[in-house]
Amino acid sequence: MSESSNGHPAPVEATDVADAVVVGAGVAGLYQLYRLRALGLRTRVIEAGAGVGGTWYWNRYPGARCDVESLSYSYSFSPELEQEWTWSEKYATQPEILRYLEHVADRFDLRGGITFDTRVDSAAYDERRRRWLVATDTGERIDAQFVIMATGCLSVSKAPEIPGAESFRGPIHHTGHWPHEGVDFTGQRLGVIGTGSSGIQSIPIMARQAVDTTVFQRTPNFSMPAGNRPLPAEEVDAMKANYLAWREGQRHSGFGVPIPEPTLAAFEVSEAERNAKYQDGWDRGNLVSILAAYTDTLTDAEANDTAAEFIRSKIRSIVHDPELAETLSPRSFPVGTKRPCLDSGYYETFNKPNVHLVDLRATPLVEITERGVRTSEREYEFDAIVFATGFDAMTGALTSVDIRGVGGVSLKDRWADGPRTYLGIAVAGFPNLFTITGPTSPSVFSNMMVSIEQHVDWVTDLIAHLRDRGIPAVDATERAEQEWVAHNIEVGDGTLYPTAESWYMGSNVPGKPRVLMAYIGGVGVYRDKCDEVAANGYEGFAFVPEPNLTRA
Ligand code: N01
Repeated sequence: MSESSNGHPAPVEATDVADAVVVGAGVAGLYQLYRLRALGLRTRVIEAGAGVGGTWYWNRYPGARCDVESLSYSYSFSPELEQEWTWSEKYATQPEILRYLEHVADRFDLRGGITFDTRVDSAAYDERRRRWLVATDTGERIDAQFVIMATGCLSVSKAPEIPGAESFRGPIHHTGHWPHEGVDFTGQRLGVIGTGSSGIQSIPIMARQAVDTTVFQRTPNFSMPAGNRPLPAEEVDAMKANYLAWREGQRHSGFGVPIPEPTLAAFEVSEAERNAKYQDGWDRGNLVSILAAYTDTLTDAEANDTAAEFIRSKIRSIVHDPELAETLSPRSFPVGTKRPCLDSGYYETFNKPNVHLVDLRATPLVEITERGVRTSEREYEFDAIVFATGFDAMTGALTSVDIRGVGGVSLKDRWADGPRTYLGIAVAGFPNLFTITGPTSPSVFSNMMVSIEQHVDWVTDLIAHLRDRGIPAVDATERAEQEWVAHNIEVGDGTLYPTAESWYMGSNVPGKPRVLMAYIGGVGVYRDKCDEVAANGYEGFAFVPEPNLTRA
């Protein structure tokens, strides 16, 4: 068996030796491989799918697009890549984003470093050797100094918590792992459960195919028109000429998208002025303009309700039946505190005579039957069912791998009361394990591209720091972790986010601890904090000395 990089023999069970194992070949895994290779590290990327792309590999449901404008949702690390790739629409479709990521994999010759169709089952830290043993479902046992979880925030899908799915005689598809060959609902009676981003994007398209569509809604969501359109060449060229400044703006913004910072509180202006501003945001067709219209939209319930009511008035103006419009109108949470949506004709779809809405608050789901779906009121018959029921977000992909740190402690147990990390990147007691866009970092409260690049760059710099100094391992201190977790909660408590039952709070998965799982302090503020930690010699981390393997 070969030697590990610290010169000591790998354990007998190891089938390979690497400097780093990266789990996942999505946006984060691809860039992490690129950066570690450039450092000269022998890196193995392990990917469960048959191709690259992560989220964009799995989420192939009709209408899947990114809610961040395509000109902002791309890597910034290569000016050549920026110039040679041309986006075709304001909001890129899933196939176009996947083509982009495949292009990146080919252009930077990354595929050879990736093992596809393979899942990481476990990773165990050997304190004595300061190294990890990573086990896969294909029987590999990789001895590695570093493990980097690039597993995504929304990659473990969840089904509705009702029995009977196996008894349904037709197909059931989950938006989060859609058949690659596509699905045609033409002539079928379709039932859709779930009205989050995936449901709201896909329902208008599926309802155009199906002969009859029934949507089961537990919580209505706020959605705004995407205003998608082809990108004219002049707009693309202007961005290509200005990318450098634009990227800098992204990195120092609140959500990873440069927009004018609000200066006024909602009630500092008249109702007419407010509504004109909301109308402007509505017309712009993006997630941020309305939410960032005023300084207190996400911190003050009354201010927030002015924006919420503006959107509800739009729903009433689009949906012809007032009772239906009211059922589609969110009233149980402040706008923005559950992920808002962008749509192309979502509310309009409910004006069609062959599209029906079932309010699960009035008549809850009971079971899936052989013929369809049963609520407390009646049974609905379908030819096909779609679960648009979301994900075990933020922590699901991390705790589903059996990760064991110092003393054999499992990450899942460590996080039994909610995720605890330092900066969302490291976990005390799990040396050399890094989580890209991990819980308590801005992650899902940002343009993921921006946050992913920042984390990958930061982790790569830390690894370079260790290797330059011959330090075998680094571990977040308990104290730094505790302070960061407290800071995350404190910042969150200053906002309306904790008032909602959302996947941001873990509320969508029964039994999951209810904590705000991402950092809402802002992408720029967070970046400064990470940079400060690095500049202060990685303050809050303890450097683990070389092992003495001659000791018994
Ligand atoms: O999932 P969701 P998603 N019985 O969790 C309902 C990103 N994304 O896949 O709200 C009945 O938002 C659930 O009801 P409730 C984006 O960050 C991005 O749509 O929990 N209903 C909800 O309506 C997004 O937020 C993009 O009461 C049940 C729905 O299912 C995230 O992924 C596109 C239920 C789930 O909504 C997740 O979006 C798509 C049950 N037992 C996704 N369980 C873009 O950028 C769940 N529901 C465009």
